[in-house]
Amino acid sequence: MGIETLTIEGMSCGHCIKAVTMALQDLPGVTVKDVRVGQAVIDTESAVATPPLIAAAIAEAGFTVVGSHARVTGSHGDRD
Ligand SMILES: [Cu+2]
Repeated sequence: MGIETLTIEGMSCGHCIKAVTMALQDLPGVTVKDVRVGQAVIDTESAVATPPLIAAAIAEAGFTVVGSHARVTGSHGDRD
């Protein structure tokens, strides 16, 4: 589980943001943190929300995941 930033192609406006947000919200194990044009920040439970599953949901909404970066959350940084 952790924060992940997805780079998404094909987004251009608020409707795209809403579509991506809804697609991600529907996924089990995904908490949507922030969605803007071209990127989405999500908190994932990696056992449930696998990258292919996330990419497929985005694709179904009409967009393409072109990259993702895992990030360690805030305060206790003993792992990377
Ligand atoms: Cu749009």
